[in-house]
Amino acid sequence: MPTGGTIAAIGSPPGQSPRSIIRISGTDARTCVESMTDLADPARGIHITRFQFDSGHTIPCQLIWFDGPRSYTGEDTAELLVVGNPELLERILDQLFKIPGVSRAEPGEFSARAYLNDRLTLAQAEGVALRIAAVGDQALDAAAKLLDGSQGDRCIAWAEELALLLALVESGVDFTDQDDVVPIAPDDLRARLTALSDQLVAEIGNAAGAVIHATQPEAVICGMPNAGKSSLFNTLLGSQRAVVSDLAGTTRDAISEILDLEHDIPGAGSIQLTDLAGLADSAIDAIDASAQELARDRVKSADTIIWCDPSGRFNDREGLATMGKPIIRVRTKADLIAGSADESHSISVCALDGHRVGVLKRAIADAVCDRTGMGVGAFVPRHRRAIGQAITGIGHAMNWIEPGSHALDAPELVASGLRDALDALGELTGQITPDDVIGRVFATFCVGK
Ligand SMILES: Nc1nc2c(ncn2[C@@H]2O[C@H](COP(=O)(O)OP(=O)(O)O)[C@@H](O)[C@H]2O)c(=O)[nH]1
Ligand SMILES: [Mg+2]
Repeated sequence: MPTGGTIAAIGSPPGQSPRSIIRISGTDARTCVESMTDLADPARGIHITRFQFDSGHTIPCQLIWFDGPRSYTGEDTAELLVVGNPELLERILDQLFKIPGVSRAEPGEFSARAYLNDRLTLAQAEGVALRIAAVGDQALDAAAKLLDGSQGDRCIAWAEELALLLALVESGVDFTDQDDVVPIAPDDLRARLTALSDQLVAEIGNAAGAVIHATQPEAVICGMPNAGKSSLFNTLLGSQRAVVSDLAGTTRDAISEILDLEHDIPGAGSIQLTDLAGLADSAIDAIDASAQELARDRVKSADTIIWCDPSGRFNDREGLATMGKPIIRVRTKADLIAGSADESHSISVCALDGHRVGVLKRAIADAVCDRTGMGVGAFVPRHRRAIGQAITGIGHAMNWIEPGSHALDAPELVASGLRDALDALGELTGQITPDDVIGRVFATFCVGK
């Protein structure tokens, strides 16, 4: 991620709006302001001015000036508030980029600069990203924990406990020839590692399993023949994976693909998405009968059910609602609905043009990972991974602790597992901050933040 020069980007959501922000940060921010407005040497605060296009046209503009280092990025920063017309915004940016040294900000680059200039910790920067992407109170709580630093305190407490246990085990390693030296009894060590591991698992919840076993939660697409299931499957994946046809009974197998939700919904990870044969009261032939049987089995073993019905009636002949798992009701073929659809019990989606597919993806992300009562780790992928690795390391260590034994048989293997776990947590406590970690954090930001 380049960090020199001056960067500029639109800092508000895409599309038309009454007001949009263009953010400029860096040593040339002042030059930008002076060359495009009538302000000379702006003082900190809000200025009412006009933006002057090269063509001679001007538009009204409110400009907020921050002298570095008292700004978000720690650099000289200007925020231009102008009418939210995407074309005008791009013209303003084009004109800015003609100034030598000014370039388009990369995703997250403003926050990356804030981090590099010690204005934000890495965890706070993640808190900013999480708050931008937050869906619901749980995610907002998690973002607040990152921003106020309490999450960092918790990570440090876990790492300290691990470091202490590692030190105790290692001191035992140094005295292996002296039988009577037991720095920590194996059962005590086991109990403390179990307690620590339980806390880490609680932090990432279901995701713990995903990290350790590398299996994704599965969502299955089910419904009557011709409901538009395979079309929806293809649209969600963004590829023509399943055969679509208006002949009932076209899908004769369970087709699974990995659906990456992470791109649209930071923190959501990926899931296994499965397209099934349509469920009906009768079967067309023997192959269809066995395809339906397979589909019913897969519905039973799935984590989440995506139930498609173009009629919106959702007549539950298969007893889906009593299976005790999240169900997302999707009213397919929304383009064929006259008037506006009732969205209170279902999401109306058109697979042909992708209408409301983004809403459906969010619903899938919420359903597959019920994060109730979970911590930040459940929401921030980097934390989830690091905590998952720590749990794995502790698990390896515990494999070598024999219950009820007097001494550790293989203290160096216990120590090695604990060291792996500590290294993993070190990523979160800031002891280890390799450049690639920083790059990964800021790559999840949107441009202009
Ligand atoms: N108008 C419209 N037609 C659709 C839509 N989705 C699917 N179809 C059509 O409905 C028929 C059945 O689709 P398919 O995906 O094979 O349904 P499946 O049997 O449930 O897998 C095909 O002719 C599709 O082109 C949609 O959103 N709008
Ligand atoms: Mg199909």
